[in-house]
This record gives sequence, C-alpha cells and structure tokens, in this order.
Amino acid sequence: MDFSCTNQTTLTVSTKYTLNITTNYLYNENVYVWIYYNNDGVLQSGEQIMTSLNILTTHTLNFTPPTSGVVLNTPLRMRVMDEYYAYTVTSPCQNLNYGQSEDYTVRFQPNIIAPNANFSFTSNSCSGIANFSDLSTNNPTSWLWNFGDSNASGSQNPSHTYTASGTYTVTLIASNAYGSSFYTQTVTVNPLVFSIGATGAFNVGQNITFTTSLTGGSSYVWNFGDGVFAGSQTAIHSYTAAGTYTVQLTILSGSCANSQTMVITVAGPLNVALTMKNNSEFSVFPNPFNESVNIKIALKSSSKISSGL
Ligand SMILES: [Ca+2]
Repeated sequence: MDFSCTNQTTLTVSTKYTLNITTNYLYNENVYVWIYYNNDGVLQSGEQIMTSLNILTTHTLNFTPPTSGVVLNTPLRMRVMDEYYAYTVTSPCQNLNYGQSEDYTVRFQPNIIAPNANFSFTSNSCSGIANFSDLSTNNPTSWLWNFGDSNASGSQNPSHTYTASGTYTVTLIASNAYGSSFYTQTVTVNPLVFSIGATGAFNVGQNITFTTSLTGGSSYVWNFGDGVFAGSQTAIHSYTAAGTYTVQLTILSGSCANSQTMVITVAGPLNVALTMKNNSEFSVFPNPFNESVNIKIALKSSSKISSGL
C-alpha cells in the first residue's frame, strides 16, 4: 500500500520520537521500518530504523533522526513491512508471505530550536545523595546545574550529596547553539551526617574520651575496635594493649542510620620520671592512677631511701 501521497509528516533531526505500529491481534508478527534518509535509492546502515520480532499487536520504537546523512526539507520514503513471525524479512524490496508493506512520506527539518529543559531525580534522605537525570529535549549541548546549596555542576546527569538538612531548589539550564531554557524542582533531604573525635592520653590504661558532633540521635553504638562497645553519646574507654584501633560510631536517628570510623593509635604505658631532691630519679609505671604501680629507683650515690607509700 502506498500512503506516501496522503500520509506525510515532518520531523526534526536529533529529536527523540516514538513510533508505534499495531499489527493484528491473532498472530505474533515481525515488523521492519526503513527510512531512505539520504534519498540515494540505496539502503545504507542506519536507514533501517526498526526490527521488531515476534510481537503481538504493539511494536514500539524510540528513535532519533541523525543530524548527518539526512536530506532535509525533502519528501523521503518510509517503508513499513510486517510479516508472520515465522518468516524473516531482510530487504524492503522482498516479497512477503503473509505480510504487508506500506509506504509513507517523512520530511526532516533542521534542529534550530532551543532546548526545553527538564529533569527527574531520585534522592536518599538519610545519606543526602541526589541523582539527577537530564530529560531536556531539542538536543541540548551543555548543562548547568545549580543544586541550591552553593554547589553547581556542568555534567548532563550529575549526582550531588547534601550535607545539611533542608529543602533545596535545584535549577537546570539546558543550552544549545539556538538558546537555552531552565527548569527547577525542589529536593528535600534530612541527612544523618556527623563527625567523631577522641581526646585524652593515647596510652595503655589511660582514659580516652570519644565524642560526636551529632546530638539528639535515638541510639549510639561505639565499637572501640578491641571487642568493647558502649551505648552513650559520649563514651570513655581505656585500652589494655598498645596498638592501632578502628573506632566506629553508629547513630540511629528516626529512620536513618549512619556510621563513622576513625583510626587511633594507642601507645604503651605512660612512664613518669621524677627527679628527687638528692639528684636520684625514679619512674612510675604503667599508670599512676591504677591500683598498683611499679617504682624503679636509680641511686646516683649510696644513701638511705625512705618511702612513704
Ligand atoms: Ca540511502
């Protein structure tokens, strides 16, 4: 069937279109579509735009006419062929067994239209991470994202991490040689972001105080890395052996949970050296605040020692 005189359409190059072809509802069909883009009477690769095999009723194609190799503003033939699924079609000039061939007319116009900006996004409120997907039409060539928190990106599909709770207005400006447009949406996040720290003497037997920047969490779990845990916002812990420990704090707040880790190095016992009046020395270890200590006395000259312990 030749519909090329009566069924004509005009499409814009480098613009996405969806082509739906409906075949009968009794049998699966194969559908093939060609567009004679460069109008030279010969099929080049890229001029067959659809091969839809063994489908019942609805054959769908998303396609974008290319910017090169297309004769513009000229009636071009689009040939649609369908065939019973058991028969393969390899050429638009082929005879069909049970199928049908139809011709239509397509004109292509150049894309001289500014983009129509649009985007979608997914976000994780707990982590503050938002992933943006460009949906702009009319062939943008550059993108400028403003995330609403003084950060920006020039990527087409950026990710961004918000570090503070809030509702942010995100703006995308999509541009090409013919102009630009913008689109905005708001992103709301409530990220559970915190830091941890430790103060004290990093020696065996000494109290180390562990703190976090986040208050108001519903639960806190400190893992000191030596098999000991604590469940308070601020925790005090002393290590019994020298070494390097990975300390982790997990905080639960609302429906969000997050963890932070830090590595600390704990040295051996503190030695305290004192100088006595008679110019002798003694040292006290491992920990003057433990229940028992060792006192080592080195005498520089023979003299009488008395201890008050
Ligand atoms: Ca051709």
